[in-house]
Amino acid sequence: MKRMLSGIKPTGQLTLGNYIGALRNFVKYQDEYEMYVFIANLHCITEYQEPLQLSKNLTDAIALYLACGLDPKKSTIFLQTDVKAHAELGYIMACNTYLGELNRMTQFKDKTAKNEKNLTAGLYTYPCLMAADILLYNADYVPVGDDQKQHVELTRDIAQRFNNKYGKTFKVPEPLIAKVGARIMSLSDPSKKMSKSDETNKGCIYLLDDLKVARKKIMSAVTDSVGIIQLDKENQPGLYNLIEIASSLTDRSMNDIVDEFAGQGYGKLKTYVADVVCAELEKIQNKYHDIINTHLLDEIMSEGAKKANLIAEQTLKNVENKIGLKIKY
Ligand code: ATP
Ligand code: LTN
Repeated sequence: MKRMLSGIKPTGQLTLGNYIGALRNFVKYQDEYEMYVFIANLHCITEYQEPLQLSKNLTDAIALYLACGLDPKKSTIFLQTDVKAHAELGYIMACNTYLGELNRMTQFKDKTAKNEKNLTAGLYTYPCLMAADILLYNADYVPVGDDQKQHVELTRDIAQRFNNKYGKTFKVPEPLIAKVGARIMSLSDPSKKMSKSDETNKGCIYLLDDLKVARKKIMSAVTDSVGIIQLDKENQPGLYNLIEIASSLTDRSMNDIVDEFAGQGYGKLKTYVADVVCAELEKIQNKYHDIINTHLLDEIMSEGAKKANLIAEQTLKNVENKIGLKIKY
């Protein structure tokens, strides 16, 4: 069975973008692949997080993983800091990554371009830790949204270089990006990715949003003045995004949805999208409330950490040997 690994960094509440671009796919893949899914808590602290809030977000994220359908009997679910090998291999990866490579990472470039103050060294070397996350588990595939493709490609470069230098050590993983829903856009500004860090809060639907609030965000989503329901991503990006959201959640093709609503007003289509989204959120939220106050989370996480450690420690030992870090008695 091929192995898959992915992580989510819950710096805020998980969003509909995370669900469509990542989580929902993990659930689909867990029947066909050996699935490892972790909460990337070390990645969260590349920027300051209020400690109590961070801890709550981590708990919420685990409960949401389960509520979205990840099954601990099929998938290994764990917290990054429960597997100490991530931090050590992350450092080793940083020693095998060139500054030029990190300087090219668009996520980092975007942040520096915005002139944000107090950017940390952790944010800069974040792709090295991400490479370690993946390579520790000899993953074949890494299912991610479009924005993470560049990081997985860097992981491949680092792995290949390491293998050439020290002999075959790592499996070189491939990114797996869904055809529909890999980049859900903000509802208030369809030129930007729907993001947890949305300042206005209007463009982003959170998985735990009150259903009325979620509906309102969709009904007031920015569209265009063309007034025709069709697929024109360039000139009608807001409309395209709404159709893509509905298509991802229903498994109907985007064309099929266009055919149903062609010739009608945007309001009808928005109502349909809101119905689809709210039905999905309601299912997730009901399960989330059943799970959040149980001891289930502790058990699942400690079981997951045990399984993950078994593989990760073996890889790390192999790497330490290859590099010559071990003393031979
Ligand atoms: P931020 O929202 O602050 O930019 P993020 O949501 O990209 O952060 P993660 O939570 O770690 O960061 O992302 C988890 C997964 O969700 C990644 O695979 C990412 O590509 C995917 N993802 C995030 N936002 C979207 C989106 N708008 N559309 C599709 N996939 C997304
Ligand atoms: N960088 C990713 C989260 C992440 C990840 C990973 C995804 C951290 N480590 C390993 C896949 C595999 C993000 O910001 N979305």
